[in-house]
Amino acid sequence: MRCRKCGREAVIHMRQHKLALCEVCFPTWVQERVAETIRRYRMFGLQDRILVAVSGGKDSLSLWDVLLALGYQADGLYIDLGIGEGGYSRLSREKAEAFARAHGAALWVESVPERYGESVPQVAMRRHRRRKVCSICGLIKRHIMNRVARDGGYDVIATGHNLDDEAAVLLGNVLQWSAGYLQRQAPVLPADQPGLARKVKPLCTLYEREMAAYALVRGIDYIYDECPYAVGAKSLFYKDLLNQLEERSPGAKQNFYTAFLRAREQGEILFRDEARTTLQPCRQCGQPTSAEGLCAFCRLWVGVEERR
Ligand code: Q46
Ligand code: ZN
Repeated sequence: MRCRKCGREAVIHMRQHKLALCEVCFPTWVQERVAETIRRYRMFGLQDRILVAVSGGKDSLSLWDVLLALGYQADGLYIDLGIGEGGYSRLSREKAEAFARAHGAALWVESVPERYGESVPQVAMRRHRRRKVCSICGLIKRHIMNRVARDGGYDVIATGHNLDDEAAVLLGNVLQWSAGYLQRQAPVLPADQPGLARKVKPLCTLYEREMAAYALVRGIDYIYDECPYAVGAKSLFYKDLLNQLEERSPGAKQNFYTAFLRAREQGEILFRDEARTTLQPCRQCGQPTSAEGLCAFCRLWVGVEERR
């Protein structure tokens, strides 16, 4: 197959776009598509300071690469969760650090075990048993991202969620008719509380397969393994279902997600105005919380210090 733009041999055929591109035209196409998403959803401008949450995986490292190539001021944040005897966290940290070195980019590294005395699986085990690891992990990551964004003076946090991630979350939310989650699922989450950073997902119009191809073509070295706690996750099952749909009808996945965003924008889906809970700063860390006194994050660590 030949590249539609220049006629060289194509490295990828995207059936949903009826488009085949070569190794030179494809990365440029991805970068233009991301630039278009950033403009379309008014995510940030060239004067803004962006903190990219990097996990060492293909999506977040590729996002960082695209933002740097587009001339944005983008620093990375790697959060070491202390996961995996097989070295998942160690390996993914090495990938993030190697990328930063190779691109002369700044990388913040925050280690949960070093700073708080326990790894994410340890704190989850102590508090809730293993099945809660991912929700505790999410809470910890959100807290650290907000703290680093606030202390480092960043305007926005960018995450590497791709279209497959967003479509899988959407499918989960629709299957449950989780109105609250549907309402909040968007490419941009505004900083609507003091102390919370604005969050954006510039890869939300690109397929996972396209991001894997981008990483490959750009020579980005990333960690192939999934986090061991992702195994058996419902989101992976939903991704699989959507891929089966995509197989039969190319573009179905993209249509499912973008039609949702469009319908909401055009007022075809209406959500009740949420009664906004007033948040107050946590007594210990200062991040907004609905709890009296300590926020959920700070409560996780109560007693750990003394035991150490
Ligand atoms: S890193 Fe954390 Fe994920 Fe691993 S423990 Fe679960 S939430 S699966 S994105
Ligand atoms: Zn707190």
